[in-house]
This record gives sequence, structure tokens and C-alpha cells, in this order.
Amino acid sequence: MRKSMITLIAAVWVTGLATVAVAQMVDGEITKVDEAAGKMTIRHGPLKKFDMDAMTMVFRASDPAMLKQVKPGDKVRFEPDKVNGQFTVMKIEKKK
Ligand SMILES: [Cu+2]
Repeated sequence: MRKSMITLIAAVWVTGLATVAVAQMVDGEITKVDEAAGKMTIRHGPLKKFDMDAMTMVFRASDPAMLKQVKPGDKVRFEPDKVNGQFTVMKIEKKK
């Protein structure tokens, strides 16, 4: 019993580390914000996760509040993901 608890804790710990490694923030620059559509256009660096080179493309905002935090010209770091087949910004922060 005790051994299985330790194994479980170790597994959760390793999974936590893996999640941190995958949830990488990517550098980008906002080129357009479309609040009505809930989308923003970002010029981004290479995205290994999607086997994508650097380009400018449209992302959906996972939270509409994000669209008020950024404006064209802002340098950002963001976490892209694919949600229901759409490229989506999960997290975004302005670079200082
Ligand atoms: Cu892209």
C-alpha cells in the first residue's frame, strides 16, 4: 500500500514536469486584434509543437479579455494550442 502511494506520487510529479516542458511560451508580435471575431493576428517564431516555421497567422483568443490586453505592435510571449481544430492562444503576456 505504502509503495503504491509512493509510485503514484512519483507519477504525478513526473507528469507535472512534463506539462511544464510542453506548455512552452513562444515569442510573437501582435499585428492585428479583432475583438468582434475574438481573434488576433500574431507574427510568431517557429512552433515546434505544430511543426510550423515562423509566420504571421490568426489565432482565436481562449479568453476575450486577452484582446483588450494587447494591441498591434506589442511584443508578446504566448502559449498556442489547437482547440477544436482552431489555433488558439491559451495564455499571453506582454514582453517588457
Ligand atoms: Cu503559424
